[in-house]
Amino acid sequence: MKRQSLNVQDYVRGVESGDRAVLARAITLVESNRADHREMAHDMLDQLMPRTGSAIRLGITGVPGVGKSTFIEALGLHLINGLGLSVAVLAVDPSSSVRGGSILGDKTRMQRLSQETEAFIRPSPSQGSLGGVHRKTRESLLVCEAAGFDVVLVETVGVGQSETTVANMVDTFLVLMLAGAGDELQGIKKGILEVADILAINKADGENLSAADRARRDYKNALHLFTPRDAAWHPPVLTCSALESNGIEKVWDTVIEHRETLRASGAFSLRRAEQNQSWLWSLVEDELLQTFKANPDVQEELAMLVDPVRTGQINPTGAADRLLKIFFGTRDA
Ligand SMILES: Nc1nc2c(ncn2[C@@H]2O[C@H](COP(=O)(O)OP(=O)(O)OP(=O)(O)O)[C@@H](O)[C@H]2O)c(=O)[nH]1
Ligand SMILES: [Mg+2]
Repeated sequence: MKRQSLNVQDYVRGVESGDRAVLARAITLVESNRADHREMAHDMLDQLMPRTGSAIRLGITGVPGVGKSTFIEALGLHLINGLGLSVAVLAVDPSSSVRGGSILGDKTRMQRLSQETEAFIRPSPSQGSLGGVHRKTRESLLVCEAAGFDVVLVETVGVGQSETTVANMVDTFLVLMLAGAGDELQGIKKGILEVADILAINKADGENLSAADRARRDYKNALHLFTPRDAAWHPPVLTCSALESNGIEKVWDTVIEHRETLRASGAFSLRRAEQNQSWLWSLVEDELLQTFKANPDVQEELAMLVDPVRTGQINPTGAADRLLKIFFGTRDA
């Protein structure tokens, strides 16, 4: 059956009424790079904005295999069945652009959650992504919020710069860790700890239990070396088992505690204000870069410059200068 095309009003009304099919299509619209789609998405977001802002925005990161999807399934089920909340999950699948099919894998991993009527799971291929976050994840988050979800979870794989990007769009940033073999701290990434609000050592079950507890203490000590992101909040280190649904409630209670602490100190609204400001800048940067890369004269020159720059025959500084001159030259003409 051919899908009926929707206009901006259809999208807005569908999203506002919580229609899942329209919501899914609205996110596709937001992710699209087509000029007419971008314009429609812009109009739609403008109209949806007044309905955004009230969801609990939680970012979840961790290395591949740490158990993010399993954790989100366990947490999602707790939120829906235990607390009566509705949950949207935005998951960027890092491997899909390479292997072309693991989105399916993720759906089966969150199978029980995906069957809940109060859940909406949106895996996005990481094409067009910044180190594992889709360029439009923030916009998708707002669309989910406008659709009335109480909680929006954003999953990102803990590689590259994706963690800072996601930390910049959520209220609370949760980092899942593993009790590794050998030196617990060797895999620690400074960047990640600087933006973490809560750390949880996952897979604290079976034979791994005491190692997880040791790791918890080691991370706790390591965190003392960092200046906390907010003076009022020192990131706690917890343990949990996503597989056995153990410690998940405690993680959620800590999310709420973090939220309340930030609200009480005024840091919450400050964080959101700063996020809006950095969103503004990323939109401007994004638009500038797209226009630059789409410029035919720039493309032509770039094609000639790439090889000599790679082999060192042309200095990158000079090449960049040339491309920018061409770009601004064509725009002035
Ligand atoms: N023992 C144990 N295994 C777990 C736990 N959580 C996840 N796993 C297992 O670890 C493997 C990876 O889990 P995923 O949930 O797919 O991990 P992920 O972080 O989403 O992985 P990517 O999507 O590839 O980045 C699976 O085989 C899970 O069953 C846990 O708490 N305990
Ligand atoms: Mg996963």
